[in-house]
Amino acid sequence: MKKFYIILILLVSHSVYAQIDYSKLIIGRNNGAKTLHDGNVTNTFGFAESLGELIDVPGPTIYLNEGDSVEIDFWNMSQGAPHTIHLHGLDVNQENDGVGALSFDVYHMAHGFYRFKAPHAGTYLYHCHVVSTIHVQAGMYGVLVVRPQNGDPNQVWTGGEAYEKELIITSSEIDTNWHTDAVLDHPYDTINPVPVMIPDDYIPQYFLVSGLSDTQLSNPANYYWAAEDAKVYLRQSNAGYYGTRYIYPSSVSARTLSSDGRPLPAEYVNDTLEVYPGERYGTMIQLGSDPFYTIDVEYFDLNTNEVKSTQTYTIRTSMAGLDENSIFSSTIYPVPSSTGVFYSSEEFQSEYEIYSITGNKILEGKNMRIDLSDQPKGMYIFQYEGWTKKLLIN
Ligand SMILES: [Cu+2]
Repeated sequence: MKKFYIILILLVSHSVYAQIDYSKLIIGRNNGAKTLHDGNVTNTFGFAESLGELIDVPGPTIYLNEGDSVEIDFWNMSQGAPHTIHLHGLDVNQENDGVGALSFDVYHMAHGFYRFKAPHAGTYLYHCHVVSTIHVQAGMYGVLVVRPQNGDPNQVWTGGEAYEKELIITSSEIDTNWHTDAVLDHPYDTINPVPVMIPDDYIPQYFLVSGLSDTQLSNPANYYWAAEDAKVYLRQSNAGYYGTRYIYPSSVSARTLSSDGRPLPAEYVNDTLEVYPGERYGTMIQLGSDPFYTIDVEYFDLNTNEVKSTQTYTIRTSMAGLDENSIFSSTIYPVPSSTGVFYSSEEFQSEYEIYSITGNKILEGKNMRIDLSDQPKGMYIFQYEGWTKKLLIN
């Protein structure tokens, strides 16, 4: 009889594990230090994909393929309160949904395993569900993208529209008064839960687009790049507590195709789109040959509808020959330079050319010392015998 049970258990456990198509490690930590646009640094909680990686806000984007059996191994390396990973908008069962009260919390140095079948292709959020008002504000959130069944990274869903490039955009805010030790190091007790103090007011000072704001977004090093005439799919989500309103240039003919991971019954064609907390929308835009396209994101108070901030992010279309993937790969240093002087480890056989970001030629030459010290701060394009590099003066 004993033998029979053992064999049965082996069979059952084997069938569960054999089904896992994709396993993903996510690490949770409480020791984040996020640099904001004005140089201030604020304490954060967050997620990372490896032990060597510092946490950032938002956390790493998780990519899954529709239909895959997925296992997320959540390793909580933080001190203090437990954490979970709640899969926001995904149709997973209660046991794997990351709502601790209904399943399990993951304590210091423990692993929590979330197993589920990736639902239909779309854009989702994941976040901690322990005192989520505080832990989400602290930074424990990220985007989860489910690709079509075939894993195609350039298709909205199985059999759906194709695109050339996708941009993952998460809006959120930071109220630094929520990031003090007094709020973040809240008490917890597994046997006798202690009420947690949640601040009365939420008055954010920083309004983030994918973790950046203000001068960080206007810094050319943080532009989003896409080819001229590219069709671009914006995967927008709101991980903050304010409403957001996206304002697209009319020239890109914005069409919203999906909402909360579901195709819309009809495309929503409009130059503005409101995204409320927790919502996700997929919007297709068509770029042309302009060098820049900017999208404004307004943040409005949900109680008063008052717009508290407008952030602008910039899509820079690449000039012929500029491959964004080669940006930091070649032999000119330092990039960026604080003095405007760059050096090359290569002896140039023919002349190189340097262009401003708007396409004006600044200089040409063969010198291994490249002196742009008389030029304003910003980004420049270096071109030489078919390879291209961005030079940044900051
Ligand atoms: Cu948490």
